Amino acid sequence: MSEVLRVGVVGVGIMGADHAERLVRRTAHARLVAVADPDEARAKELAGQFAGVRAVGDALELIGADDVDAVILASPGFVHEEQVLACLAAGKPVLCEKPLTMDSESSLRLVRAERDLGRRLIQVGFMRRFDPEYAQLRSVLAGGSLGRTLLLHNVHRNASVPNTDFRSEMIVRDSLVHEVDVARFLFGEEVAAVQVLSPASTSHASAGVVDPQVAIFTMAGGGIVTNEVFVNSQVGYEVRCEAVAERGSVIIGQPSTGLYSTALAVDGLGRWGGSVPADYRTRFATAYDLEVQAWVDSALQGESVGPSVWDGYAATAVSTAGMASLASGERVTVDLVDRPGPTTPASRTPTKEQS
Ligand code: ISE
Repeated sequence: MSEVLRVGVVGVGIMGADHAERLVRRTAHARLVAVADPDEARAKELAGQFAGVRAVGDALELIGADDVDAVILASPGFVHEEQVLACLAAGKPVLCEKPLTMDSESSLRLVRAERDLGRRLIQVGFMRRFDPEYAQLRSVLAGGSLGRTLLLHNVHRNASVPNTDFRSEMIVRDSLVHEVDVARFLFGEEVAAVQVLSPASTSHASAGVVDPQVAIFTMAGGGIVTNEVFVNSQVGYEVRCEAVAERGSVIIGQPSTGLYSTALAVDGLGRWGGSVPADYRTRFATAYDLEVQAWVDSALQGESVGPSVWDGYAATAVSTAGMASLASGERVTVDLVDRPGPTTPASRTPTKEQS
C-alpha cells in the first residue's frame, strides 16, 4: 500500500492520548496531523509530544480541515452525535469511541444519516471484537463444534473510578456496554431484555453509587448472559468471559503471564504468580492496535470493517433499557427498530498524500 491516511483525533483524555500515541508509533499507513479539545492547553500539550501535529480548540474545525482524511472521536459521548454528523457531511471515515451516543434516539439518527448517505463511514470503538481471545472464542462458537451456545458469564472489574460526579448509570452506559457488544458479537443476535440488580455496594464507592452491579441479558434466541460489573474492585483490570454451549464451555481472560514468577513477600513466605493489569489500555493494548490498524487499512481501501453504526445503536438501546432497569429493578424489554437495509461500503477517501 503506498498511501497514508491523515488522521485527526478529537478529545485528548485517556483514550485520545492513547490513540494519538498509537497512530504515531504503532500504526502503519497513518499519520497523525491534528488533535482537538476544548481545553486547548491540554491539546497543545499532547500535540507537542509529536513532530508536525497541530492542536485546535474546535472539533468541527478539525473534522472539516483539508489535511484531515479521517477522524477518531475520543470525546465524551454527549458530543458524539454532532461530531459524527460532521464527519458524514465531510465524507470522512470516523472511528467513534463507545458509547455511540447517550440515548437510543440520537444513535438511531446516526443510523439513518449514514443510510441516507448510502455508504458506510462509521466504525464504533468496541475494541474487544479485535482482541485475539474474543475473536478466537467467537470462531469456536460460530464453528458449531460445541453445539448451540446457551450461556455467557462475564466479569468486568476496574480498580477504581474517579469519585467526583460518578453516577450508577455510568456503569451501565460506559462499562456494561462492552458486555452488551460481546453478547451480540458472540451470540450473533440481539439482546431482547435486560435486568440490572443492585447488590450491597462496596464501601469504596461514593455515597449512593451502586457498585458492583449484576446485569442479566435475555438474548433474542432465549440464551442468558450474566454480567458482574465492579468498577471499584481496588485490585486492577479483570475482564473474563465464559461461554457455555451444549457440548462444552470455553473461558477467556484467565490470567496467564507466560512466566512462572516467584518472589519473597512481606510475611517472609515465597509467593508465585503474575500481576493484574492496571487498566484497559494494558489489557486490551493488542485489541486497540488491531482495531485502529483495521480502521486505517479499510479507510484507505474505501471499505468498512468492525462494529457498525447499527452495532452502536443496538448497544445504546440495551444501555437505555439497562438504565431504566437499574432505576426500577424490573426486567426491561429492549426497544429496537427494524434493521435498515445494508449500506454500500465507504467509497475511497477524498484526499490522500503519497508516502
Ligand atoms: C471505560 O470507559 C472503558 O471503556 C473501559 O473499557 C471500561 O472497563 C471502563 O469501565 C469504562 O469506564
